[in-house]
Amino acid sequence: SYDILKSKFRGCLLGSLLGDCLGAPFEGDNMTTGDKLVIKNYLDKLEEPGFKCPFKPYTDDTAMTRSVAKALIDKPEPDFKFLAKLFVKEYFLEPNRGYGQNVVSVFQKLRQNKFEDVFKPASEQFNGSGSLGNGGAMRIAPVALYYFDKYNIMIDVVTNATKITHTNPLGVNGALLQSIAIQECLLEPQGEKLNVHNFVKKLLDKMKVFEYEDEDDLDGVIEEPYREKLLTVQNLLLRTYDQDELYDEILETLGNSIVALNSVPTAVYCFLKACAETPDLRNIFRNTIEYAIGLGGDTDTIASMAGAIAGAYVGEENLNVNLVRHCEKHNEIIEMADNLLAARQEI
Ligand code: 8NA
Ligand code: MG
Ligand code: MG
Ligand code: MG
Repeated sequence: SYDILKSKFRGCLLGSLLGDCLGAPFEGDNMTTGDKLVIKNYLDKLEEPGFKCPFKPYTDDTAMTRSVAKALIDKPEPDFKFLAKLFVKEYFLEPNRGYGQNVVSVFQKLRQNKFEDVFKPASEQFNGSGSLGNGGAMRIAPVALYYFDKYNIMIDVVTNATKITHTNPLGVNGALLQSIAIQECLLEPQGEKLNVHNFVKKLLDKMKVFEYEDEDDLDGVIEEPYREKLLTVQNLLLRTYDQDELYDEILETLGNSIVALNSVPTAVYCFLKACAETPDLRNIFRNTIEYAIGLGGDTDTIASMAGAIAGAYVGEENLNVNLVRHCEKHNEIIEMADNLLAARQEI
């Protein structure tokens, strides 16, 4: 129904904001067992009703997500030139949000070429191989929401929205995996315990198409890096570990870096681990971002992606209001989620 969708749209975009704002202070850190306790205490403190502190600023992840949402709200048909212009305008207004270096040089080229071909600058990066960073995936949530019941269009729009900055198949497929995970969560009923193994199976099935199409080398070996990561997710969910051992295993197999392949499956895993451990929707959201931040590395982006997935599953009412209140522009994000839902009624 409309009310459930509204809650899930808000939960998803707020989840993305919270992961970014709350994860950003730890970006690039290597975490010890002690640090994980620090993160738990930090989140507990922020959840206290009366606790006061300066707001937690968002970074490039949210800046770009906001542009993606705005493009969908303002233009009835997908308009990638308009989206590229929004990215560039936003970057030059606030360049200090922690953008990746490749992205900055793509923005400079786009502006120099007056947006003549919005996919060309990105395709020329890294000697023509294109960026495989997680910057496409980190901003894709609004597309997954807007087209959640139009799968083929979603895939097409995700691909093109990503290619404005990230043309490497690993960058694009990371955005596709993230959007598919969000879309699945939107379709999932809220009340029932998530079957995490069925969830991974659905992702495995859907990713097959993209990785197979990308296979163009002649060694006869079909490389399916995202599907391999998802099989690892499946194994990690089945095995019981000592906490420290598990942590090392996650970092070794899934990763925590700015590379999409080493962060999008990690975000999916954080969400599924939280779901496997408890049916309590409030704990699922909180634990998802706590796990993501606790891994260290690209904490803002992994927590943002994991938060978007978890938020789309649990809905706004299962995000702690005090965590929300500490994040920059949370009211604008709620309004954006509502406008996105309203805009899609017209397509
Ligand atoms: P991006 O496209 O600039 O990629 C990020 C970096 O990944 C690049 O600057 C390169 O160093 C490297 N890279 C990407 N593709 C290739 C390639 N084909 N060959 C060699 N190196 C490559 O940025 P993005 O939009 O993907 O963003 C990724 C992350 O950067 C996000 O976490 C975002 O928040 C930002 N960021 C990361 C850090 C950090 O150190 N963890 C700090 C600030 C900002
Ligand atoms: Mg960031
Ligand atoms: Mg091969
Ligand atoms: Mg980041």
